[in-house]
Amino acid sequence: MTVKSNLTINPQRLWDALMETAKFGATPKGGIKRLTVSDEDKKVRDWFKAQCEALGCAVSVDSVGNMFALRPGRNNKLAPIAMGSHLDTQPTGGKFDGVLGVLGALEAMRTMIDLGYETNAPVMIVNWTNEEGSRFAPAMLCSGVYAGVFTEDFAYARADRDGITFGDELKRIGYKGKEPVGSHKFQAMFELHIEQGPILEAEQKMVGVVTGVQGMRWYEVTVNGQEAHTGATPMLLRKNALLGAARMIEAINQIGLDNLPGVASVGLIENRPNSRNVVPGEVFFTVDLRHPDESVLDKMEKDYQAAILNIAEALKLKAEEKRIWKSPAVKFAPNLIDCVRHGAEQAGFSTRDMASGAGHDAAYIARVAPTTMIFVPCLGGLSHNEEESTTFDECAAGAQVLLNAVLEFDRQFA
Ligand code: HGY
Ligand code: MN
Ligand code: MN
Repeated sequence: MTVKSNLTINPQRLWDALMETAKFGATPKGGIKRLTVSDEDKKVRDWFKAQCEALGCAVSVDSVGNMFALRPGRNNKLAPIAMGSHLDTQPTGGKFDGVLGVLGALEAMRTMIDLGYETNAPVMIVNWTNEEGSRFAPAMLCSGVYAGVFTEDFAYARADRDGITFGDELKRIGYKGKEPVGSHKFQAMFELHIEQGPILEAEQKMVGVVTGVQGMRWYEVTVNGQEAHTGATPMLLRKNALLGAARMIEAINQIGLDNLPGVASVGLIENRPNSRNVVPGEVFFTVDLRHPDESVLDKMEKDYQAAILNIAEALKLKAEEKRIWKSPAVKFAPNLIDCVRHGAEQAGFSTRDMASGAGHDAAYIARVAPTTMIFVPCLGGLSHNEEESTTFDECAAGAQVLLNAVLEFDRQFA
């Protein structure tokens, strides 16, 4: 039975909040660089805390920086219903990845308060620390600590490519909270997010009813050869680490093409000594393999490892590789998926069921609480790009469906 929800979010207020927070880490090309636990991240966290406290929410921070803004309900013996996502971005991120989910939740909260709507269960907004995993790998680090996938110490020890640790930076920006991580229990989490892919736009659907997240694995590869003079070293006597890396990257790309709809990518590479007249002696690069089916991912992993060794052998190089992250494919909670579907119907939006290609905090939270996601389109499916673009109406649609879904889920406690 679907009850018409007459609570309507304020689209302009949501849009203004998105544009205001886009200033924290704004880049000249119109994107955002707000790396986790950076000064820019501190600014947006301070802003978010102030906004939630102004609404009368109690804001707390746990030991890995996850932020929780709680609004009581009629029956506070019930565990809260959470709406969460992340405020950190990629180095060349856009204005909507992650932040739409946190600010969409803030708008839903504002709407309930404006209209004096009291929920049965308490409601909570969550900002998960370091979803991106760009500066400190792996991704979804602190929703992972919350879900028991990683320990606090593992998280604190993660170092960026300059050797700075996550724990030191978290302390430096003042967000290493007192609350033990995992102490904030909730009974469900809804995450609003842009799709970051082209399907909704191509099919002209407004809302993605997300059924789960594909499996993801990250690796680190170091290729060693021998530094030598580019002028005096004959081609056949070289041990060129960069040539080896180039062939490995081509082979990894082919593994993606051979296992569609899987994907295989190399995103970070360091070439040493990176001098124009030295044959490179060492190359470090990262590998990202993803597929909805774990058994295919196992095969992609074996194929990639074989390619690395065969290419190294052929070029008289040494290659070491290690898996640093494995996030298995996840299915979301059917009853929450239904709340999203009904929430979209209430608001009159077209929908389509889909799995997520990108990773999200919801993938880990689904291990400890019923969880699901809501997608809205982004222009050309582009994300992790400063040109990421989602329209005023699409942002509003996402926040409206988030509110409707939460209220539908809450009605069971009336
Ligand atoms: O890697 C991901 O899929 C996410 O954007 N962190
Ligand atoms: Mn994201
Ligand atoms: Mn992202």
